[in-house]
Formats: sequence, C-alpha cells, structure tokens
Amino acid sequence: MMKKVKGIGFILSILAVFLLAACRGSDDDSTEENGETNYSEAVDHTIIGIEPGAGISVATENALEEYDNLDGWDVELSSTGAMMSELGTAIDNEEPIVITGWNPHWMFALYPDMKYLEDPQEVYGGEETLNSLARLGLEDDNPDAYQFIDQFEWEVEDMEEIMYEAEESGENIEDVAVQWVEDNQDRVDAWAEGVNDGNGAEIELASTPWDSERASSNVMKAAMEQHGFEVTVTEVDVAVVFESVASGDVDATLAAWLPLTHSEFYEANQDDFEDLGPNLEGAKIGLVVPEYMDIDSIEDLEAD
Ligand code: PBE
Repeated sequence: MMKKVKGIGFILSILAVFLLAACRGSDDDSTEENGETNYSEAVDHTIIGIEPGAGISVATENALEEYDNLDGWDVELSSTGAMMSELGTAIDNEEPIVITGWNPHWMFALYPDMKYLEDPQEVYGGEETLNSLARLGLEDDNPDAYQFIDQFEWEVEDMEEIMYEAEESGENIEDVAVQWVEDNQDRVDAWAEGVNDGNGAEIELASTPWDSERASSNVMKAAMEQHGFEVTVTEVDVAVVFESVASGDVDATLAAWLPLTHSEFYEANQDDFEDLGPNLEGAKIGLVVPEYMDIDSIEDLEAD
C-alpha cells in the first residue's frame, strides 16, 4: 500500500514539473521555445548601434524598412564607446546581442568569436573601399599635396594594427600613428615619390570621429609633415566631411566609405569634389552577433 502511495506521489511530482514547464512556455516574457532561445525577444527587438550620423546607422534604419522580419525592431543609437561596452558585457555573460559592426576595427581582434549576419537584401552592400576625396582646385593650387594624398594607400591590417595597439595600450591614436610612420618609412616613401617639399604649405584634412579615420588621417599628417607640409585634421560628422570638401573649406578627406556606407552623402555632393579612388580595400559593414548565437542571417531574426 505504502509503495503504491509513494508511486502516485512520484507520478504527481513528475506531472507538476511538466505543468510548471508548460506554464513557463506560455509566459509572454519567456525567451525559450522548445528549448531554443528566442534571440529576438531576448534582445528586446533592439539592435545596438553607434552615433546617429554614421553611414552604418543610416544603413541600419534602411534595414528596418527593407526586412519584413524586422517589423517592430528598433536601433539604439548612441556612441561607438557605448556599443562596445554593451558588447563586452553581453559577451562576458554569454548573452545574446545584435550590434552594428565593421572592419577595419579592433572589435574582431578583441572578440574573434563573432560573425556578420548574412544580408540577403544587400542593405549593407558588399566589400567597401575607403576613398580619398580632394576639393576641386587642389590639384592646381598645390600639385604636390594633391599627389601625396593621391598616392596614399594601405591595407586593412595596417589600419587595424594602429587601432588595436591604441586600444590595448591606452595611447592616443595620434601618437601610435606617428610611431607607425617612423616604423614603416618605406611605405611613406612610396606615397611621397615624386613629391616636392611642402615648404610649410598648410593642408586641412576632414575626418570622422572613428578610430579608423583617426588612424588614416594622423598617419597622413605625420607622413606629410616629414615632407614640409603643415597638416591640420578636423573631426566632424560624416555629412560635414562631404560638405566641407565640396565647399572647399578643407583640402581633402581620406574617410569616404564607398560604394554604400556614405552613398547618401557622396551623391548629394558628387559634382563638387574629386574622387581620388581607394586608399584601402576590403572594408565591410553589417549586423554582427557573437558566435554562440545560433543564427546566420538577418532573416533569422523575428518580428515583434
Ligand atoms: N563607420 C566607421 C563609419 C565610417 C567609419 C563604419 C562606423 C560610418 O559612417 O558608418
């Protein structure tokens, strides 16, 4: 008899466990379905973005329009620093997170286990180049500065080396860039080939507020200053970079991400500057998640 009661008690407690599990399953706040995490609910249907003025922020607003499965999603726009700290916290706790990511950047060096989500609608484009743009008239006014800027080109790895070292050491990108120029004199000599001394000519470069462009602008500043130019780097919003080159307020920029990231700003000003072509190839932007998230495509995210 005792045995039977015990048996029923056992069956009842198993039932209770199942019932509890079933109740949890129907709970609206739950992020577990059939034992699988619903990442979209877990991240509160929010993409963690960066500064509102960035090209990648514009592209992400477009993604929310283009992908039906992103209905009801938001992008949180604040700053690259804030995004990186949210990313760090999420990875430390193995929590899901969707960020706007790009290369060149040190994020993949610091967190190698991350992946770009596939983008079947190609909202984020494919491979990007970083182009140099000169104001109309620079070639006539200062052919040597023009030639120097036109001859500047380097690799993703060069730029990431500077960005990562500054991040690791806590030093300013400006200082690391000066050191890079000293350590890579052969590269600088190639950019300066055939260029006459600047004789103190003042050159103004417009740049954007990201480490990638801090690196290129300050490398170029150090390189040109070795050759007698006086270079000023001014950091402004992407829109202002394009406007100031187009209006001739500055001489040039190395910071144009093309063909997609800055397409809106490029098209609005394209008759009023000269595109000197890529100074770096193999850049990329997109939505990025940690590898431990079991999704591969933007289309794997679910509408709210
Ligand atoms: N970025 C880095 C910028 C350009 C440099 C990709 C964040 C953007 O405009 O999106």
